[in-house]
Amino acid sequence: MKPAYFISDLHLSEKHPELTALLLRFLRSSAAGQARAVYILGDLFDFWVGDDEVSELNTSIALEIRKLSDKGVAVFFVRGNRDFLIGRDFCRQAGMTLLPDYSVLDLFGCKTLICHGDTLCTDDKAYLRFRRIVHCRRLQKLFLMLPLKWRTRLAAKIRRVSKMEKQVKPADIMDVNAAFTARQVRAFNAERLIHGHTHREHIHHENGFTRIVLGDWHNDYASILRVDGDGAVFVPLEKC
Ligand code: LP5
Ligand code: MN
Repeated sequence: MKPAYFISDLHLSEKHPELTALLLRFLRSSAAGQARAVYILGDLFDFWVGDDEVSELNTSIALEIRKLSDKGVAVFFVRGNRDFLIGRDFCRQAGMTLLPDYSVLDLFGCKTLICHGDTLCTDDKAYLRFRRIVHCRRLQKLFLMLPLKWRTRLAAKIRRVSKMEKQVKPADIMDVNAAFTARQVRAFNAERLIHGHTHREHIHHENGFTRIVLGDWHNDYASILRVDGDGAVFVPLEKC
């Protein structure tokens, strides 16, 4: 049976062409081309201010993902905290299926819960407050009506505040809350969880389930998880 691949937290931007190059290598690899599915679990982009922002980066990424889906590989996308405004237009352009915040997949007989991971960090109260506000559909509609320049400026401002706040937040509140996470896994009746966001790449065996944390992509490192009938393993890009 063909494997499925999971990636997240690439944070693509014009400032880091090396990350775009890594993604293109993966999307064009024989591993991706022969996969049953590729799941992108959020934060594909550094930030996203609306599907109407046409840039060389956004267009080329959509085109490359579409090339993969045109080969018959199902590509799925879960929104992250940076790119929660990615909408149906961009997904259509990229040939990706947009998934809700939480989904349960049957992967080779293992019920697997997938999500971006930000909603599992329930000790980060300031973030959850912020999330509730920016996930308000009405506010999003108003935001999307603003000129692109203003939206980009506001997003850059939020990124600056976020970076500053992260420097003073204790590291443990920026990780998943173990009890809440275990409850979510049980609520979805899953045996395994795959998420990103915290950038702490690892395969944990804890509380009666497997929790796989995808890493962020940086310099020449791409965090790629392969799941097949033998289980889940991180694979180097060179082996893809
Ligand atoms: O992303 P990362 O890893 O740096 O930090 C996250 C949390 N931060 C965020 C913010 C994103 O980085 C930026 C999102 C840009 C979106 C652009 C579109 C805006 C659309 C608005 C639509 C209505 O998610 C960070 C977490 C961290 O993960 C770890 O989990 O801690 O959370 C924060 O830092 C949130 C702060 O605690 C609260 C932020 C308040 C922002 C106030 C902005 C004020 C702007 C005023 C402008 C006039
Ligand atoms: Mn994130």
